[in-house]
Amino acid sequence: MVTSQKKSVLPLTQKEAQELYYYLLLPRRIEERMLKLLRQGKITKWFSGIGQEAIAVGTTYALRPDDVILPMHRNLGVFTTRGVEMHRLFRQLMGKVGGFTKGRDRSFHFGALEYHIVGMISHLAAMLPVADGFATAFQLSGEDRVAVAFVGDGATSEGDFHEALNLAAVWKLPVIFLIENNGYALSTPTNEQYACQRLADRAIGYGMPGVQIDGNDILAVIATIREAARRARNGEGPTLVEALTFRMRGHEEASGTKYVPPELFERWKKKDPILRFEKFLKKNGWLTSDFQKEVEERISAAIEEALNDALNAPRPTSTPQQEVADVFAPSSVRTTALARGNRIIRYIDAISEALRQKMESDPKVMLMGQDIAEYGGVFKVTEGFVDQFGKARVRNTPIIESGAIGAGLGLALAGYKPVIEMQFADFISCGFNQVVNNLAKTHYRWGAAVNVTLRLPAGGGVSGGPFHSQNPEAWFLHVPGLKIVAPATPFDAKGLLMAAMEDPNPVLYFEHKLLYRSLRGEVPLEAYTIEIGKAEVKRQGTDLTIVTYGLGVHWALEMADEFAARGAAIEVVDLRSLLPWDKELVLDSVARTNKVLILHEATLTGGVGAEIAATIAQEAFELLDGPVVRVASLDTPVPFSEQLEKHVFWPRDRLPEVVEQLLRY
Ligand SMILES: Cc1ncc(C[n+]2csc(CCOP(=O)(O)OP(=O)(O)O)c2C)c(N)n1
Repeated sequence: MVTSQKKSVLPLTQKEAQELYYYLLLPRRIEERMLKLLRQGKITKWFSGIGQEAIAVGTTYALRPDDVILPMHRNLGVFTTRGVEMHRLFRQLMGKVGGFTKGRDRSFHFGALEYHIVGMISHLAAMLPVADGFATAFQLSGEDRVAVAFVGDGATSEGDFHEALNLAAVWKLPVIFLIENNGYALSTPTNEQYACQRLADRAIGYGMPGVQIDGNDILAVIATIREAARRARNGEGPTLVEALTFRMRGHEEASGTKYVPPELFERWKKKDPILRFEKFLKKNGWLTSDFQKEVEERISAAIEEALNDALNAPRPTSTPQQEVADVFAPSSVRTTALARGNRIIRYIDAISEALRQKMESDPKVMLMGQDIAEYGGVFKVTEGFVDQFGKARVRNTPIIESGAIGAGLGLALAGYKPVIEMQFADFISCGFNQVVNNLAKTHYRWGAAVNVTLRLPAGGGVSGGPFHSQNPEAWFLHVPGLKIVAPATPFDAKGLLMAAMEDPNPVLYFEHKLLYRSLRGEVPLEAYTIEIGKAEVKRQGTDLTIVTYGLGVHWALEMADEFAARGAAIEVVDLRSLLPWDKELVLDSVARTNKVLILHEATLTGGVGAEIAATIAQEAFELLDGPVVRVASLDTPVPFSEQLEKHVFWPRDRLPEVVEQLLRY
C-alpha cells in the first residue's frame, strides 16, 4: 500500500517540542559555521544538508538510541541528534587526531558503533544491504531493534537499492529505507533519474508499504518513522519512506547551482523546515524570544568550544608499519592440528564438516546463499543443514550477490559470523563493490572487525565454460584488507575454513569444484584450524621448487612423481593462502633448490604467480640458478569443450617440457 502523508498531528509536550527545536537548529548552525571555515580554507569539502534537516533530525528523534542508523553525506542531523560527542565529531570533520578514522577517511565516512551509527562509503547505495544485515541480526537475536538506511533520489537507481529492498521484503526484516528526495542528484533532476510518478510507488513492486511525506515537516517525519519502526518491531517487515525536500545549495560547495531554476529556491525557501517548526511553536506559544535567545546562545557556545578544540588539535601522523598493521583486525587463529588422523573423507565432506562443526559450536555462525537451504546448495555442501540448524541460520537468499555480501557486513558489525556461498565463484563479480570497498576497507577506515567468510566454488575441469569455471582470485589480490585462501586437500579444506570463520577479517575461501568428489584424504574428526598465511611443503626435493596452490598442487605432485623416476627431486610448495602469502617459506625453499617454477590454473597475466615471481626476483636473485618461470592457463576465457579446456587452455600438458628445461638450465 502506498500512502501520502500531507499533514502531521503529533502530540508533543512543550518540553519535547522545545528540545526538538534545539536539535533542529543545531545542524543548521554548525553548517553555517562550516561554510565559513570552508571559505577560510580550514576545511576542504562540504556537502550541505541545509533545508533538509527535518529528515535526519526527525528520524533520529523518532528512534530509540539503540536502533542502528546508516546516514548519508547530508545527514549531520543524525550525528548531532544521537548526541555524538561534538569535539570528536569536529575533529573528524577536520581530519584531526581524535576523530573517528585517525585521518584515514573524510567527513561522515565512519561508523561509531557505540552510537549505533554506521556511516557511508562513497559508493552510493552500498549501505542499504548493510542495513539489511543489521536487521537480520536483530531478527536472529530476537531484539526488537530497527535499522534505518538513508538514500538519495539519485542513488535509488543503483542495483544495491533494489537488492536490499527485495531482500528486506522477502525476509520481512525490521528495516526502514528512507529516501531523501531533494530534486537533484548532482546536476541530474529527478525526471532524468526515474520514470515512475513517485519513488514511494516502488514499494508496491517489492511487497512492502510505501509512504511519501513532506520531508520539511519534522512532525510528519517523526510520525512516519515511528509508525514504520512500530511495524518493524512488531515483525511486520520493512517500509519505504520517500521524504520530499530540496537541496538548497550545490551538490557540494564547489559545484554551484547554475542548473537549478532560481524560482525553485524561492519556492522552497518558504518551506524551510526550521521556519515551519517555529510557526508550530509560536502557534502554541512555545517560542518566546527569551527561549529562542537561550537556544541560540547554547548552540553557539557549544559550537565555538568544540571548534576551537578541533582547530587546535594536531593532524594525525603515523608510520608505514602502523598503517599496514591497521588494515586487518588482529587475529589469534593459529594452526591447531598437525597430525592428519586416519579417517579418509572427500574434499567436499571436509568443507561440510567444517561448517557443521562450527555451526554446532558457535551460535553466531550463520549461512546465506542461493539454494543452500532445503536444496542443500548446487553442490550439496549444506545438505541437511536446515533440518539441523533451522531456516533462520541457514538462509536462502534471492539471486543477489551484492545484497548478500553487503548484508554479511551488517551481520558482522552486529557480532555475527556470516558465511556466504556464491553459487559459483564467477558470480562474485556481481558483488565486487561490496567485497573490495565495504568488506575490505572497514577495519582500516574506522576499526571495526569484519568476520565474513565468502565460500567460492571455483576452478575448471568440469566443462563449465567461460562463466562457471573461472579462478578469479587475482581480481582480489590487489585489495588491501582481504584474506584469500585456496585449499588443495581435504585436510587443508577443513582447517582453513574453520580458520576463516574464526578470523575477524573478510576471508575469500576458494574451494575447487573438480576436487569436491574426486579427491579424498585424511582429516581428523575433531575441529581444528590452520593458520591463514602459512604455506606447506607438500613434497620435499632438492632440484627445483614448484610453488602452487589449488588444483596446481596435484599437477605439481604428478610432476614430482614423473621426474623422480628420472632422478630429479622436485619440491612442491602449496601456498594454501594467497593473501597474505608465506614469503618466508617460499624463499626458504628457493634457497635450498635454487630453481623455481610458479604454477597455477588461473590465467597467466597479472596472476598470483606474477606477484610471487616478482618477489623472488627481488629478494632471492642471487640464490637462483635459472630464470623464475611461470606456468599458467592461457590468457583466454575458459573454453567449454573438454578437449580445449584440458589440453589447450590448461597448462598441464605443457608442464613437463617446461620443468625439463628448467631442470637442465
Ligand atoms: C556508485 C557511485 N556513482 C557515482 C558517484 C558520484 N556521486 C556522488 S554524489 C552523487 C549524486 C547523488 O545524488 P543523490 O543520491 O540524489 O543524493 P544527494 O547528493 O542529492 O543527496 C553522485 C553522482 C558515487 N559517489 N557513487
